[in-house]
Order: sequence, then C-alpha cells, then structure tokens
Amino acid sequence: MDKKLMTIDLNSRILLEKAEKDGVETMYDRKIAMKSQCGFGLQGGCCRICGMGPCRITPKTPRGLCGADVHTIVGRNFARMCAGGTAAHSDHARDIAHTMALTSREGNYKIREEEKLIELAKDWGIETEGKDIYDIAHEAADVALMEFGKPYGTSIFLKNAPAKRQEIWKKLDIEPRAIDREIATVMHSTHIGCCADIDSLINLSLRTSMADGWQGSMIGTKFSDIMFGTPTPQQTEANLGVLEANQVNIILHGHEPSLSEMIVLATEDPELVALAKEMGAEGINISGMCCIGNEITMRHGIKIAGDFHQQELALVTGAVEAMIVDVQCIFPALSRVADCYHTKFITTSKKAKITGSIYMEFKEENAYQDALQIVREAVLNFKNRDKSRVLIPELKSSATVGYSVDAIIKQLDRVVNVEIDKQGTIKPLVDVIKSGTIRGVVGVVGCNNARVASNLAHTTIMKELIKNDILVITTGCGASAAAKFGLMKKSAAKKYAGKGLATVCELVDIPPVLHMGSCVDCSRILDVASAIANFVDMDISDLPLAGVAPEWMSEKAVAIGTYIVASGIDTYLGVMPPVGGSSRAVEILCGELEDQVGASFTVNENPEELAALIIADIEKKRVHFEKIY
Ligand code: CUV
Ligand code: SF4
Repeated sequence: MDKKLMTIDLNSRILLEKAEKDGVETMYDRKIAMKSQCGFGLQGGCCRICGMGPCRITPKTPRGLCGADVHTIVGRNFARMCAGGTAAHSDHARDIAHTMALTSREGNYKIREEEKLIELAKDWGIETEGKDIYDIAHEAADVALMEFGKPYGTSIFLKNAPAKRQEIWKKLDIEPRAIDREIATVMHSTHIGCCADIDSLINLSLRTSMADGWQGSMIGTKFSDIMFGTPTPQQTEANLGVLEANQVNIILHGHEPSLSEMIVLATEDPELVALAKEMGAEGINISGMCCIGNEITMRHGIKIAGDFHQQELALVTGAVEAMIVDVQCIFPALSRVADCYHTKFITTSKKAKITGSIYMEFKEENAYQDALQIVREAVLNFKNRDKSRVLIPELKSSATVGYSVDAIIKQLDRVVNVEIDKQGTIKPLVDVIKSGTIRGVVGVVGCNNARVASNLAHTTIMKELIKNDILVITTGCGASAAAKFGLMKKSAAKKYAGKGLATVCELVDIPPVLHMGSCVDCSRILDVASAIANFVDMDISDLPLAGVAPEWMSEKAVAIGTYIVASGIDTYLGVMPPVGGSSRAVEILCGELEDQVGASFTVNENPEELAALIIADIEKKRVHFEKIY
C-alpha cells in the first residue's frame, strides 16, 4: 500500500514524509501493518457479550454457545454501537447543561442570547415574566438535566417535529424517554439471554439513537448557542498551513465548547500575550481540530487546523507548543508523537485521561483560571521549539463558515425580502427548492476512516452534489474537509456548482457548501428539516433531503445515521457498518425501514456511485414533492 495514496490532502502527504524521516509512526503506518482485519469483526459476527465467548459464527458453527444466531449477534453489536454514540453525544450535552446551571452575571459563563433562552424556556413551560434571566437559565438547566433521567414521559423536543412524523414514532414505539434510560435499556436488552430478535434489536437501536438526535444533541447545540452565541457567517482558513512559524501554536482538539471558549479567552489575556513575546514569539496562534475546531470556527472564525486524520500530523510539523484536548476522537497515539517533539500533549477531562499526556484538569467552576494555566504552559514551551525540525506545509484554504439555521434564514431573507424580516422564515429556501432551482438539500457529515483514502469520498460527493444543483450542508470532519478543499469559498459556487445553485449562491451571497457545525450540531439538520416540513405541512420523508456519511468511523456516527433515518431522511454510507454477517439486519436497515419510517440506509464504497444514487433518489423524491406541494 502506498502511504501517499491513503490521503488526498497534500499537506498530509508532505508531513507523512517528514514523519518517516523523523522516525515517527502514524495511523497510516499502523493501518499498513494491520494488513488484513478480522473478517468476523468486519461482518459483526463475533460476540463477546458473555464469558463463555467469544463466539464466532461460521457455516460450521452457526450459533454461539447460548444459541444466539448471527442475526442476534449482529443486532446486539449494532444496538451497542448506537448506545455508545448516544452516550458520547449526550454526556457532552450533560456537561453543557451543568455549565448552564453555573451561568451568572459575574462568572465565567454568561447568557449571550437572552431571547433564545426565553423562547426555549417558554417552549418548556418555564415561567419567564419578570424573572431574572439567570434564574430562567438555571431552571432551564434543571429541565434539561431531567431529560437524562426523568421517570416518565418522552423527549421534550419531539413536539417540534411534523405531526405525521410524531405519529410514526409513537406507532413504532421509538419516542425516546429519558436519555440515560434508552442507553441503559440497550445495554440490558443486549446482555446475554435477553433480546434475541433482530427486528426488536433494530427497533431499540432506533429509539436509543433518537435520544441522541432529538434529545441529547439538541440540548448540546441549543445551550451552547445560548451561552456562547448562535453562529453567524465568519471568514476563516483551514488546513495545517494555518500554523504560524513565529507564534506560539496552540491546537484545541476534542468536543466541548465549555473548555474551548475559555481557552480562546485566555489566549487573549494581555499578560499571556506579553509572556509569549518574552519567549520570543510574535503572539499566540490558536486553531482547532475535529469538532472543537468546528465549534470555535463557527462562533469566532478561529482557524481550522485540520481533521481527525491530521491530529498526529499536526504535531509532526514540530511547530505546535501544545495540543489541548478534552473528550472524543483523540488518538492515544498523540502521547508518543508528542514525545518526539517539544509539544505538550495536555489532557483536561477526567473522562479522557491518556497515559503519557500532561493532565491539567479543567473544572467549569474554575474555568478561566484553569484555562489561563493551561495556556501559560503552552506559551512557556515556545522556548523549547527546535527550529531545525519545523516544517509547516503551506497549503490552506479560505472559507466562510457559521451557518446556523438562523444564519441561513437571515441570509436568504436579506436578499429575497430586501428588508430583513425579523420573524424570518424558511420560505425563501422552500421557494427555491419548490421551483427546482435547487433540487434538494443534502447533509454530508462524519469522520475520516482509514478504510478509505482520507477526504476523497467527502470531496468527491460534495462536488458531485453541488454540480447537480443540490445544496450541501455539512458538520463534523466532513465540514473540515470541505473547508480545506475550498468548497466553502463563496467563489466555489461559480467553480463547482450547477447553474441553479450557483445563481442562488450568488444572489444570497453564500458558498454552495454550508458549514453547520460539529457532530452534535447535526441537530441543526433536524431543525431545518422540521422547519421545511412544517412550513409546507408535509412529513420530513416527503422532502428532497438526504444524509451522507461517506467516511464515517465512530459509534457517534452510527447513532447519527440511525436517528437521521428514524427522522425520515434517507442515509447513505461510504463505509459498510459491521452488519454484513446478518442478511436480516441488512434487509431491515437497507430496505424494510423504508416502510416503517419512510427512509433507510444505502451503502456503496465507491464515492461516484454513491453520489449518483443520492442524486437519483433526490430527483425521485422531487416527483413526489412536486405532486403534493
Ligand atoms: Ni464530533 S466523530 S471524527 S470529531 S466527525 Fe470527526 Fe466530529 Fe467523526 Fe470525531
Ligand atoms: Fe457466545 Fe452467547 Fe455469550 Fe455471545 S452471549 S459470547 S453468543 S454464549
């Protein structure tokens, strides 16, 4: 395997060469060394759920010791992936809700969007008249925290979905109750000797994933917007070329904005900036990686250093004083890479301590002080940089990011209605979809996966879609890929988009690929879909929408894909999930779900073919859409 063909990012290729020279091992080396991966695991046909196992299903041994067949084993594994993903997103949201409970007028965390909070509070039945905004915030935090463990009722957000969708959820019994309860139910049902029926296992997977999309992630996004600001269009730059040769480089990697917002503030502290100069640097340069990069670029235009597959390569530049991380998608390998350079690899969360890292706990109660200390550690490290070992690759691309639902509505309204309508609606977007100028809207989301070349499927599919007049909205490492490859430049419309989409983009001054945020912000996609469906009085599954995860890899991505399907949006995967061992699981996920929820999965590992399938299906949906709307 030629390492250089394993990524299409030219910066990554340069740094892979440097890594080799420096004797640093990366994911790409490990992928080559791993040669063939376990076939049982790939197919989902290996069970380790009890101590009698592992049981591997073969033609000669079609059942595990307990008698579980391959369908049960695959179904249980799939359900546990959904539970894992839901747990990760929701536990992030839980921390954000606890942060909301800490907000105060004098403290580190404040309410930036009072109107947003009041609107949400009213929606939740919280009394707001004549009440202090911080009292409202604390009550809202309590309500949100109850969503994790409330003994009765279902998710507080379901009522925002179209009525027809809600009926489907009720009928199928996939309305999520409390978030933790859904996760616990899956862990229980998949214990040895519990659920052994593939249909039921998938049904439980849907409900747990719904607790991710329509509960945890929604809390995460909405509360982050209220505390840190709803994203608005921002200019930024993306790829490792954003690192600066003469500045202290700090990379933030991970997920939770409660940490990153404080670190960003701390890098502006005059004393620390002065200290950086004392160390011989021109200043402090902060950039982000993975979803935290998406969070801070959406709100502050902070530069995107790179995506999931570039985390080690960022350190190989030899120019990073500190890589500060919190939770999720952090390679344990960073300890070893950091050891080869002067970089300080700083972990901050008790949930994600990593051997070999420097652990500096970040506590929301003491947020700013903790952040100052962490940044100081980075600044002091500048003097240890070995200039002879620095190589910052030049490539970077400009990008316009920050398209929250509000920002999209505002942007469209500004032009279409001339005067900004304060109560802005989704109507202009609906109009351009209805007229066919834009054929549909597709969310391209998710990770990078070493089973396919980094960034290839993301960029190929996005380009194909916009060429065919489909507006692309994106989150996660898909968004980072789009930014890196110039698809978020406004000029990309002229260069890559079809005539209809290009005209709309020019008219309303947006790029053809819209950055909607982090993975948790896939909840924004549910919001847009619901807004459109409610506006035209249809179900989400009636609309020309689709979701794609071309290079997905995490359990979180599995949960996202599953709740997107449960919400009535067809979802396309560029990497096969470990379910191939069960013909029944494939039949349901890629077929029968259509009858249940009006959407299903499609898998194809060839990006061109996958794009063609999506485009054809969008056109099919249009026929239906045009008929009833
Ligand atoms: Ni949360 S989950 S690799 S950072 S998108 Fe990036 Fe996104 Fe996947 Fe992880
Ligand atoms: Fe084997 Fe059944 Fe135990 Fe799984 S639960 S390891 S199939 S005996």
